[in-house]
Amino acid sequence: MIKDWTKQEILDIYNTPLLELISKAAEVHKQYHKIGEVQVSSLLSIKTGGCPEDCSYCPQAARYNTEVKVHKLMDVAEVSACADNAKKGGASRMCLGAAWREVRDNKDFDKVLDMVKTINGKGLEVCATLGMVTEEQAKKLAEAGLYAYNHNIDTSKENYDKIISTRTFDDRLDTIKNVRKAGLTVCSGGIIGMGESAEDRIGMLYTLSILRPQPESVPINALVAVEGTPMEDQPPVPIWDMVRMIATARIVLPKTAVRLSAGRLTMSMEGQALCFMAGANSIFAGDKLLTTPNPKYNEDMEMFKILGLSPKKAFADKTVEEEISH
Ligand code: SAM
Ligand code: DTB
Ligand code: SF4
Repeated sequence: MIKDWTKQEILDIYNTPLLELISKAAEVHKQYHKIGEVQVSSLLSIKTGGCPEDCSYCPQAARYNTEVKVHKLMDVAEVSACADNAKKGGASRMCLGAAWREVRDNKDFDKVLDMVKTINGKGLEVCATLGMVTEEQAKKLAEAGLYAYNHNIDTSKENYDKIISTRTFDDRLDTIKNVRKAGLTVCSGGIIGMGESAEDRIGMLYTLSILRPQPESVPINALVAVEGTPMEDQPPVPIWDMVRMIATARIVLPKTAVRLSAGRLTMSMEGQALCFMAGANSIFAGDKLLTTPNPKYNEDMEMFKILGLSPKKAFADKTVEEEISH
């Protein structure tokens, strides 16, 4: 049984002396996961920029003057070729991202369903992050073979309207519910480094921790401060905050894959090693996230060698029968 954590308990964990915190998180990690096994996802922006939302961290919002070039939805053949490359590179999961407020029932959605079928047919887990979805749309994605849906809550309920005004925290939770009802696995996390307080970080982890079932995957992103966005001048997140956040997530979400997500480019290998020790067991690999750079693939593989990490195989959490039916 997963414990029901209170906000105060989570705050106390977050404020534990750092080495004690890492050690406690590592113990939980050992209990529920294979040490050194890291799930590697590849990210692809299938529709870039021009988004009507006002998420103040995001370079893809149409209203901010950033260098992101708008690109309409990619063709299925192009996406298929990218999936082949990702597979060759050792990724077990491919995550498709679209700069949409929500999914609409139109030709573009049919195209995305085709992409999901095609990539799933190659033996890769497919994940998508397309904005808000209804239960029916989530079901269609599930039928096409989608493995997981990413929909971040980003910050605490209290801080949400300071970051985004074009939708509410409850809109996000509704989509997460729809995704669950469709039988998809849930990937939901957030961002640190947007000027939020420690209480906001804890509030975010609290909301994730009380979901039942808890999300299978929780990405912890360090803000990538992009010129032209309202967050352009935010100071970088101290690595110690990232380690604390990951360790706390590991303790309150014991079975979840905790993803050391955006922001790795400016982290040292030693810093990332501490994150892995503190329970991170998933990353995005590949030279690009959606629109911003990520560490070079070869450098990541060098890091894996040095730290003794190995990429997790696709569908490792599913039963054989389930895998065959895909
Ligand atoms: N439009 C869809 C949505 O918002 O759900 C999907 C794509 S959106 C880019 C996915 C997530 O990327 C956001 O929820 C946010 O957590 C993360 N993200 C976007 N810009 C970021 C940045 N500059 N730094 C860190 N994370 C970022
Ligand atoms: C998530 O939590 N982080 C990824 C993924 N889910 C879609 C996106 C990070 C985006 C960073 C900014 C960019 O490259 O545009
Ligand atoms: Fe649009 Fe998603 Fe960026 Fe918000 S985070 S502006 S919804 S692409």
